[in-house]
Amino acid sequence: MVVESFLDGTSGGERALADDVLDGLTRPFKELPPKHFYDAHGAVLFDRICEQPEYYPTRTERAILQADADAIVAETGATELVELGSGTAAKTRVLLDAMERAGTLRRYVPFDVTESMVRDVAAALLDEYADLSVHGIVGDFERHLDRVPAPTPGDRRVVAFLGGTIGNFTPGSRRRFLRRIAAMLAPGDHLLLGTDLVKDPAVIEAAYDDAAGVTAAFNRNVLRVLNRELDADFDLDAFEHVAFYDREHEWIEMRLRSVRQQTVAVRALGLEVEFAPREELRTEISAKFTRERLIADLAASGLELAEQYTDPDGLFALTLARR
Ligand code: AVJ
Repeated sequence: MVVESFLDGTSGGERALADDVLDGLTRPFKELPPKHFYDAHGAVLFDRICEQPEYYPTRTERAILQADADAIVAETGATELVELGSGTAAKTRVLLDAMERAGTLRRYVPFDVTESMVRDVAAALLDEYADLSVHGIVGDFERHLDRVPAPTPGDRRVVAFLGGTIGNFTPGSRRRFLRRIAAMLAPGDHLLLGTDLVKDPAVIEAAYDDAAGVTAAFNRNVLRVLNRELDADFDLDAFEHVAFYDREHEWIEMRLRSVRQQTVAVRALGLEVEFAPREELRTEISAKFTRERLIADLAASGLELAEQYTDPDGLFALTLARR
C-alpha cells in the first residue's frame, strides 16, 4: 500500500481559504466556494444531510450502483478504479465487489483531501479484498489531478466522480475539470460520473432545505469555519438559510441572507465586511443535468457518452463516458 500526500499546512488549506475569503467577501455580489463547508463538523452535517428524507441524491445513486455495477464493470472491463473524493468509500465497495466477481479487480486509487480518510480506507480495503493493491492520494482534486499515478500497462481504468459534486463547478470550470480528467484516460478507459438531474424545482428545493434544518446548519457552518480559521466574528444567528432553484441556469443556489445591517470583522485578513439588510452571500451552486447537457459538456472535453444508468423515477444519473 502506498499513500502519497500533496498537501501541507501552508501551501494547502489555510492559504487557499484566506485567498477565497478575501476575494469572495470583497466582491459586489458576495460569494464563498463550497469546498470550505467540509471541516470535521461540516463533514458530520453532510453525512446527516444524506440521511434526510428530502435529500434523494445519495440513496438514489447508491441504488443505481447496486442495480448496475455488474453492467458497468462488463461495459468497461475495469481493472483499476480511481475515485475522486473517495471519503469513506461507502459506495465504492459496490463497484469493487462487481470487479472482484468479474475477476478483473487489481488496483484502487482513492483521492481525497482528508489524509485520515485515505489512510483508513486504504487499510480497510486491503483487508477486505485479496490481491488488491491500493495507491492513495491525499490532495485537492482541483490542483493535484496530475499526481495520480500512470496506469500500469494492460490496465483498464475507470475514474469515478460520484455524488453529484461536478455540479459545484460553474459551466466553464466544469469543462476544464472534465478535460483534466480526460487527460488521465487512455483510449478505452472510462469516466463514471454521478450527476443530479433536472426535475420539478419543488423537489430540488426541498432537498436543500430539509424540515429538520440540517442543511441550514450545514450552510451556516461555513461561517463558523471562518470564525475559527480566520478569527472572524460572524454571528450565525444573524444569517438565514436560503435555497432556490434557478430555472434558467438549471442549478440550485444556497445563500446566507443577512437579517440586518451589520459589519463583520475578519481579523486575520484585516478586513471589515459590510452587509446591508437582506444582503445575500452565495455559498454554493449545485447544477442539475439533462442528458443533452451532459453530452455537450463531455464532447467539449474530449469525451463521449457511452452509457447512462438512472433510477426508475429519473432523479439521478450515473454516466459512463469514454475517451
Ligand atoms: C456534495 C456537492 C453533491 O450539491 O447536493 C448537499 C452538497 N449541499 N446539500 C450537493 C450539498 C447541500 C452536495 N454535493
